[in-house]
Amino acid sequence: MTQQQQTEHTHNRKDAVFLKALRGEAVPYTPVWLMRQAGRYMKEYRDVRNKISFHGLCSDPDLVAEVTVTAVEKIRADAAILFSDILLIIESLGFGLEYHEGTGPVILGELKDKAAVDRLPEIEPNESLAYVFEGVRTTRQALRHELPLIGFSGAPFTLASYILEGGTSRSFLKTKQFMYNDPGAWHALMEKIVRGIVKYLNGQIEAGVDAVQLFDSWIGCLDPASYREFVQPHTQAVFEGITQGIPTIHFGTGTTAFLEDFRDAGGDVIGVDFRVPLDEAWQRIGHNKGIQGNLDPSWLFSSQDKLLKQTKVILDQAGQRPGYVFNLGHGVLPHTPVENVQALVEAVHTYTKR
Ligand code: 1CP
Repeated sequence: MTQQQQTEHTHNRKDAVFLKALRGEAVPYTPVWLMRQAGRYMKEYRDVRNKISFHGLCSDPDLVAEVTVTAVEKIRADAAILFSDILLIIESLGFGLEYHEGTGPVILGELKDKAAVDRLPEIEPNESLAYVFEGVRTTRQALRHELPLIGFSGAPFTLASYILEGGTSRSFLKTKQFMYNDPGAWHALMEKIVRGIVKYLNGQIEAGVDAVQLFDSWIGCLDPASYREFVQPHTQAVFEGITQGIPTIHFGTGTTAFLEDFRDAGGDVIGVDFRVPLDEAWQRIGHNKGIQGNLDPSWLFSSQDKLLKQTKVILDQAGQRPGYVFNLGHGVLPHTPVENVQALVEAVHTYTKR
């Protein structure tokens, strides 16, 4: 037996603490990973980015693997997340995508009505996103055998909002106008996106990811009734389409006003932001489901004393119940001191050791 086979023999990845937590099983300590754990706060990442554009990086399987593995090893998280971006799939619908330094992403193209939605091509990830699947395979090979790899996609609403706004937005007015004024066109757009997301996530699963997370980052801009009418059935269709047996995480921010509806849309584990106390959120979600979260990423800019004190508040709220994954309430911010991220991960492990 080679050493690699030996490790594969003794460590079944299915028994990884992170995957156990996603399945609601007992764990020896609370697993932790951080959204955007690979990114600009890390010197190794900035060094790679100095040599290649963000888009170029996402399209290069070897660099994707390098950035993914470096981040998880450097902060000693319990899972790696594929280095990629939720917006890449938008190109498959025929829109232009540009990343501008400082101002954020720009999506080029217009969508006026139902006829325009019908003219959009079907998303065929095997053709347009084959480089992501290759990135999964290369990363899986580069990653320590026992470390789980998370695949992901943007959720239908968040992706539709980027398309309709043409980028980042504060009011989401264009999205809401489209949704409220032309519901037929809205639902047709969502259905087309859903079909693409399902194929995209199942392709990532086939290529080797161990769990998937759906990011509905901007869903909190909606009122609860609009969430139920215009979004929930579509998100539900995504979860229903995902290959059985792979654990799923459903993350959103600003979901406090409709957390029960958000939960009902699907996901084995619900990711919550920092605007709701974790214990209160879990009560509402129900302890028969898992939860992930929810430290405000801004705490990482405090002294380690304050950071760890706030972390313990959240860990105490989770109370060693099964089905908990520690994470931030949203992604790691640029300029975050990396030594605080490392201290945070270590503290979660030590403090929760059973
Ligand atoms: O290097 C750079 O200048 C690019 C910055 C960057 C990075 C590091 C972007 C552009 N995307 C990413 C990586 C990324 N994006 C990951 C990598 C894996 C990891 O977590 O380590 C993931 C999971 C995402 C997902 C993503 N992209 C989301 C959902 C998560 C979230 O933070 O809510 C969203 C909303 C995006 C859009 C996006 N891509 C990039 C930026 C700067 C943005 C946000 C822009 C905005 O404010 O709308």
